[in-house]
Amino acid sequence: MKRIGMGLVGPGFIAAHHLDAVRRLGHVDIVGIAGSSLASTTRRARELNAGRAYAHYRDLLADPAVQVVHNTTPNHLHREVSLAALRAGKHVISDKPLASRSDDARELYDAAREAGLAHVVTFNYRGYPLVQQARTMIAKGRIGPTVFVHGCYLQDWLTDARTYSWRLDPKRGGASSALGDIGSHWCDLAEHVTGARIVAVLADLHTVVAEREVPDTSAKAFAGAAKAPGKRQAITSEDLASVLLRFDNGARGCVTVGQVLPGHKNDLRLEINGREGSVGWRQEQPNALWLGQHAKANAVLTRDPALLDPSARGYAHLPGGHPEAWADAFRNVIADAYTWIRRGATEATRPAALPTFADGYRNSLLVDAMLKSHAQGGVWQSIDDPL
Ligand code: SOE
Repeated sequence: MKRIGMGLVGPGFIAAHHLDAVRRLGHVDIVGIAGSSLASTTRRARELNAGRAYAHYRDLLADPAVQVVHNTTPNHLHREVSLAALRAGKHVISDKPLASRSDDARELYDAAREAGLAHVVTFNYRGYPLVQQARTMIAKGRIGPTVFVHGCYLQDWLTDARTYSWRLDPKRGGASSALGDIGSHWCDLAEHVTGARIVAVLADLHTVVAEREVPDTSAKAFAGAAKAPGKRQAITSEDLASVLLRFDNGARGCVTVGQVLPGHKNDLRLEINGREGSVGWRQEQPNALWLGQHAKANAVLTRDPALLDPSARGYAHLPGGHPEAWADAFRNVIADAYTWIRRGATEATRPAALPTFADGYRNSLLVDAMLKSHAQGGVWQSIDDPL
């Protein structure tokens, strides 16, 4: 198999997992990485065994050995780096959210389509085998028409007022914090699994920790509270939000998102109730799919390739009883991205589970609508789907 060269821009928390995922594919070369300064990038390239350290991301883009760019920069740099990569003729795998503003997300989507290059957004929770199983079951009518889609995405890594992240700074994280960072994942998953689209939202946002100590450097996600006291700063972006949802198939829904909720580490839960049955999945126990029934006993489907629908089986790599988790699901999405690249990155050759810039753009419209709903005091907002 012909090898593909990749480069990564933005070597923070998630970068190691991108590199791990491409290493596991076995047919991708890690050419190098670019970060904020040559000194820190050189250190990080050594730590991650990630090839060359480039002084600037533009040098990485100019390297003909790099065919695919993984954009893992903070949100405010997503647009600039992804656009430059597309213009340099590189396929792009971007972290979510695709961009801080929906206009920028649209620009990126248009640029990628025009360039005929692969454009992927890491809505990585799609990569779990039991998520794909739930999606197939719903598409095959196993739970009947969907009536209710609900769940949450709860974390606690921002609980301590001495923890600060660029995600809380509207200039770097975007207008929303928790909704853009993790609510975006939940909405993508809900739409992907149900095959239905969210067409209206009513949101209530809240900032629980309204003042934080801001250290000199922003902490990586999950890094914990700062050791030294920092400057006190008012926080305006939401760390807690609840949203009512309406779907285009008539289903109703609700989701709560929060990042200051003690005990919840990365607790994404999604339950879908149909007229003839229910399915429920929880990210922290990803090897079990709850199957709810009205007139017979509920059941739990364990992740075992032999028990899965063929459409989901390829996402499970180990026999039942050998748990697979976050890194495996992440790798599945990256594997689909490279499959798409090898197949010429056309609409017809895209793996069905792969999240693209179209999904990233749609998602940014949803987050915008939630912010607007809250700003208007809790008024329903429709999402017009321009794609
Ligand atoms: C921090 O909230 C974070 O790392 C998100 O940015 C990721 O997208 C999510 O998958 C895990 O939590």
